[in-house]
Amino acid sequence: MDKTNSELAMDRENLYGAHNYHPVPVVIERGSGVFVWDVEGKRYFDFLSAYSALNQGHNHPEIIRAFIEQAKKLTLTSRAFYNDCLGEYEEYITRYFGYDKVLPMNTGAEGVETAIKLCRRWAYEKKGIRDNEAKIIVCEGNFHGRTITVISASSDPDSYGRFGPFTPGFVKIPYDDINALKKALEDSTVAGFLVEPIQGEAGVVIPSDGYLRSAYELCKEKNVLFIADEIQTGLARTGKMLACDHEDVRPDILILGKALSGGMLPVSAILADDEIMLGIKPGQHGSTYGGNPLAAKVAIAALNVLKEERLAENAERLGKILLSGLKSIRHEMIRTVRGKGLFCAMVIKSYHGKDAWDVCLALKENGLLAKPTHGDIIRFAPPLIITEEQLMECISIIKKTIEGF
Ligand code: IF1
Repeated sequence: MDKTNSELAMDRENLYGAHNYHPVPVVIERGSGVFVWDVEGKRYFDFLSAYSALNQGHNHPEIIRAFIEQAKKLTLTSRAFYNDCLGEYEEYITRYFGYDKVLPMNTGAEGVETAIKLCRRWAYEKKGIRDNEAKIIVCEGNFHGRTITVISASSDPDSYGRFGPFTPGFVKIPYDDINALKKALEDSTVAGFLVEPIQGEAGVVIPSDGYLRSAYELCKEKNVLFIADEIQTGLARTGKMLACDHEDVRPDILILGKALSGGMLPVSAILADDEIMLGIKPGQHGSTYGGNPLAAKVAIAALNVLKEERLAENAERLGKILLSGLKSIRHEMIRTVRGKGLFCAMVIKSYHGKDAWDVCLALKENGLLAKPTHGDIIRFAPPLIITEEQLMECISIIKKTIEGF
């Protein structure tokens, strides 16, 4: 029998592309808002949102407009020269989040690398730690990206196994364990604490109420920088602009990525005040594409949409509906459900040999795309522009699908 266009596309990727992913078998051709269409023309709700890069939805008209307008004018200068967009963006984003300065990069992992460099530089020049001795505390179960230094901070053998030797200078402690943090902070060579306010890849692991606040205060007591990786939790996903806002924590270094471009191109940003940011001098850090005019205009538009469309409020309100909808599904397969804002997860118990992967395949058949993580957790994270009516339809798709097992 002839192969479908989807099958042909998957075969081709499999033949010519590295095998560093195991995608859900759907070949997407087009997207708009909360929807994507596959090459056969079937429509799906996107409940992954490219891991929260698409908080504003696919092809948001305002972001597309900014993109196209700027693309026609000027896309890249490198930082060897000034461009007429970067300053506007820098002013916009620093005021938006209330920091003295921003350092623009591209991917999330680069953002994390940059934060680590800023923290180490601050340790040597401001805190007075001896050169090459600064340590950064990280949490078990973290996901901060794929570069060698970032995986050196990982506790997941899939991420770091057989990629050594690793970058030294990380201390790993359990997540959501304030006593472990207190103990680790006794070491006077500790310069920073790098944390995801909610662990995304670990399966939407939400720490206890007050954890971030207490962690921040302990860091302050010890003159240690609190570094928040809000690449996935930030930009309205959890019901506030930043997940740290839930506990009134203002990170010393804030890392943003993903939805900062609303899915258009890789744009990350590191925000900090002068005392930290001015540690890096000309020639000591950068990136060819970082701060390019296209990214600058797109990021302004992407941030503007979050505010204009009150997407944090929407995530807060609809997140409650999604969570209670998921909780109302009764089935032996569901071990537990958790979430904050529109960042939810369902933990699946295998049932007659069927697991989270099979649930995702069945969801796909029923018109909703989600991806399992760690074999047993399904994340539900639709674009934040979803309407209540659409969300109700999605909850019923999820309910029907799980009840079909
Ligand atoms: C992949 C996971 C999510 C992140 C946080 C930094 C980065 C990420 C908190 C790095 C990236 C992505 C990467 C993506 C899958 C995805 C992911 F399952 F792998 F962990 F979202 F949950 N900090 N997360 O979540 O950003 O360099 O990729 O721009 O395929 O690896 P990046």
